[in-house]
Amino acid sequence: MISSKAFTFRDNSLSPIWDKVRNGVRLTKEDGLALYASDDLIGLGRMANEVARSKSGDSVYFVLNRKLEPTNVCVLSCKFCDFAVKAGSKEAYEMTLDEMLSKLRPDLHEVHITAGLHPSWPWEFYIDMVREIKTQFPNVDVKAFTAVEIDYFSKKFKKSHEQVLRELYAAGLRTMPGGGAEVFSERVRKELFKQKIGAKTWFDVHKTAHKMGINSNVTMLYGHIETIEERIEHMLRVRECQDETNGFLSFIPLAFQPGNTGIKTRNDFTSAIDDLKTIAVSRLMLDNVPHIKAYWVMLTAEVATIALNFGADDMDGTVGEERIAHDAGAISPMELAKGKLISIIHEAGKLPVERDVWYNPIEIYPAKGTTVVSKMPYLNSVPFYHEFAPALKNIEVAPLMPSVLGRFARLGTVSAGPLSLRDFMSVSDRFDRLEYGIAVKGNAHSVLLFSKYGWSDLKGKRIGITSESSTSIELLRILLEKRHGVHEYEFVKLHPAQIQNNLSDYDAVLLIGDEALRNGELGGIPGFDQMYDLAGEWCSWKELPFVFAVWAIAKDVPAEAKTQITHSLENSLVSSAGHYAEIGREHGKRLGMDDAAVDAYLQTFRYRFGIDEHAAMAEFEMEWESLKRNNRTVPVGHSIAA
Ligand code: V47
Repeated sequence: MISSKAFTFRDNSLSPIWDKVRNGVRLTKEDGLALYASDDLIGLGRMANEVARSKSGDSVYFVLNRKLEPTNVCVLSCKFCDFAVKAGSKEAYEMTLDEMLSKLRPDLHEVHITAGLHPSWPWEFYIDMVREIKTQFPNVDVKAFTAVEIDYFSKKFKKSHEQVLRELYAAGLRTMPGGGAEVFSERVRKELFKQKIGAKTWFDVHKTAHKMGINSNVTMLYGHIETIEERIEHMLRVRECQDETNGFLSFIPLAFQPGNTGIKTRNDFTSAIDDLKTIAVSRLMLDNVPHIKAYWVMLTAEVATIALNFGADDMDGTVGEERIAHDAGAISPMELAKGKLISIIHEAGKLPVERDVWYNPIEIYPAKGTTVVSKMPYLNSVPFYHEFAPALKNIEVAPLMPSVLGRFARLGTVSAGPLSLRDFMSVSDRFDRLEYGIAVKGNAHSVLLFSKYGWSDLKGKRIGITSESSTSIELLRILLEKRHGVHEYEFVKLHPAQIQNNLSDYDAVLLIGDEALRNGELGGIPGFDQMYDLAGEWCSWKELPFVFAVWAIAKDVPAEAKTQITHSLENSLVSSAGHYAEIGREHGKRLGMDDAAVDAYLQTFRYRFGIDEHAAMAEFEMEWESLKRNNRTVPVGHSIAA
């Protein structure tokens, strides 16, 4: 559910569109055109901001990254591009691998590589580029090569798109940038970049990548000769592809920089009004794309700051050095320091979250005096957040997976949330427990072990485990060792991209939350004949519920904030009772669940704790302590290898 807020608009034509949005009804092309046609900029911003908040809370993401443009030599001559030159030109440059490596630092989390289509570089050079960066900077994820480059490699080196991507994947590539999309319009393509790939090839490449577990972004170059209708059609094509693959991480509207391109635009640069409208309309039209990026390089930092209240929830990153936009006259600086990004996000009244390429939070930087509350992004937690809106301005909400919440609770940067039981045990001296949480008596459907073997045959086997929750991992250990007498096994952490694709190497895999639910609803994972519901196993063994999460608030949170958080939780639980299908509808749809399935699923959980849950927590602690005495537990926050 996006929001129950009914807004009053200056432009009445926005009201029916907002009704659609908050009821989870998809916007049409006509709605998109009406949004652009409206002069009610503030109304647009409020709607888009509300949608962004429903997805990312108050978080605005950034990444410590570096742009690498290894060469500007390009076989194409696109009219809108001031960056590319021909081989032999006096502006031409070509970096060596050492030069590229010298531009990176170990604290970076992303290197974004795009280059001209070089006429003579060999295939091995591209593979070496990715492999060497990954070898020398293991923390740096390589986001490399647009669909245009992948298609060029495919033709030049006579390999299919899939083969090109497989070889790059083997070298370490895991994500792709969204460049080269321009505007998905044949009219514009013929006029501005007729030698470049069109929409069909662009989507073919991205779909192939998504199916292999390579996530990507998608851009839209606007503010040149395209019409508003073409912009909306572009968004609709992105939405359609995302319905099919769910592989896009973010949508990035790129404001055209006219430079010396000779392309006639109405003004030198797009207007701030157009930029903000485009961000807001993207957020509203692209209901299935998780993030909208305010790319400060092309928007300027000033406009990007405002865009954070118009639906954008990502600032890209530090960038370092950028040539494509700057060669075309961009007036932004080449680099933004991390401190500057953080202060821009604070200025926008949002919560800065440093991320990796998959939007996993690495660190959060709340403004002084802010209380950060975690939002569990799983369907089973929806009842807590349905009406969760503390009136205090300095309470901010961040969606965090259980294990990330645990880490931030230990660091002291997050002060409240439904802590995984195991994590709560490790901070119980600094946090007070509330009488709310997530417990179940019977099957939970969202903590599942998919196995090729029965329990007792798991001896000596390799078990892939989610890194999302420490409690589920400990529960699996307890069941293996204490219930089934299996003491030798190997736990291997699963990478998120692997979960969608590549599980065949494991004898069993532990999934939790939405990922477990999705695979369970599909009837299991092919090749894994057994599906064990760990909560169900615990309950039939102990005749007690299983407690996954416990709401807790740090002892140092001011009393007023504590009261507001508790009241807000209570309000949410009271108002969601009896309306589970409605409040979980949108989330359920993403998991392929209808109203009845969502209702039945949410009915399984106990959100208020009583004697049974207290006994269950004590029992889990006792079992865990006894495993600990045998020295077989995983220290919280450490990687796992049994
Ligand atoms: O595809 C070229 C655009 C793109 C100009 O995926 C221009 O995270 C404005 O794709 N004015 C490359 N834009 C940049 C890009 C990108 C940027 C940031 C983040 C990500 C991501 C991707 O730049 C090209 C083209 O559409 N471009 N010339 C110009 N004169």
